[in-house]
Amino acid sequence: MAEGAAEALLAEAQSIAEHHLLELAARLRREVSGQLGEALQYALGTSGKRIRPALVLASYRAAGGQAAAIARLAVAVEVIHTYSLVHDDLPCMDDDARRRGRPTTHVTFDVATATRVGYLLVPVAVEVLCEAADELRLPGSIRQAVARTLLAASGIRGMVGGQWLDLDAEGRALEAAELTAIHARKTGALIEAACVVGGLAAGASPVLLAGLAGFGREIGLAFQVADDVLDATATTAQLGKTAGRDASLGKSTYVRFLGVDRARAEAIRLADAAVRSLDQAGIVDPALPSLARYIVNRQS
Ligand code: GRG
Repeated sequence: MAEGAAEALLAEAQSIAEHHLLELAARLRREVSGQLGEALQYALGTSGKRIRPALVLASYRAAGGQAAAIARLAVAVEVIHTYSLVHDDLPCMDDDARRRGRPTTHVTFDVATATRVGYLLVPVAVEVLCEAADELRLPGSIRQAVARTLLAASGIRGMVGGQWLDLDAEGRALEAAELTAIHARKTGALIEAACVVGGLAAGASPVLLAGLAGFGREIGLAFQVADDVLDATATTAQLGKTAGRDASLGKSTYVRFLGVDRARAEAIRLADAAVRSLDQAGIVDPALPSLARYIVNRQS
């Protein structure tokens, strides 16, 4: 598929996410007043790349799904991602002042408010997931598998566990295998889950699900390797967040291990492995390979 395929999919995911997240923010604003309501609107009202929603859409369609209601499931994944960014930027975590081209939520409001916004978004994501399951008329066993996949990827065996290990490792040199294990959980798990829930919602067979999971696993790591390269090579203006943050926090990164050129090559190797996983499962839809290329070639 042409390079433009990923761009078209991302544009669709951006428009879906922005529409639904604004609607969600307006709904929450009616229930949450004052500064917390404003901060919720601020956190939900940004414009990210929307890679995870795009992966949900592409995986769903690659597995034969056709319903427009998949948009809401894609949004549930993006709400989890949004909470993780708000908390990741807090002083007790990566302590960053910029995100998506503007001050982080705790800088614009305060730490207590940003902490509450993050916590509040977790059950909101689960509610959106339930609404998506209703709209898609998913059978009970599939609903359960979708919820379990997303929540397990967000929890101690996934994103939270990876973040925990990453924070613990600050200032300490890691072995390469340890770094990969951390990133597979911290960043990779949610990306893999985005692919798997898309497949589950389409009623994918175990073979297709394994292909999508393998794709998500490899592309999740490729995403992080590319992120490390960008952190070391791009500017704050390009990234919309503080460039060079990994080095200033003394983090072990793929760039530290491999240098920029070999880290770039590693991201491409992982993207190729991701596409092979699709091939092995007989998934011929070209949108996912196009997204894989975008993930490793992106400039922000
Ligand atoms: C309780 C220990 C504990 C953790 C809470 C905060 C958290 C859970 C986890 C952090 C997960 C995280 C933010 C990982 C980084 C992943 C990453 C590189 C995100 C950037 O994603 P992009 O580039 O961002 O897709 P946009 O802005 O485009 O959406």
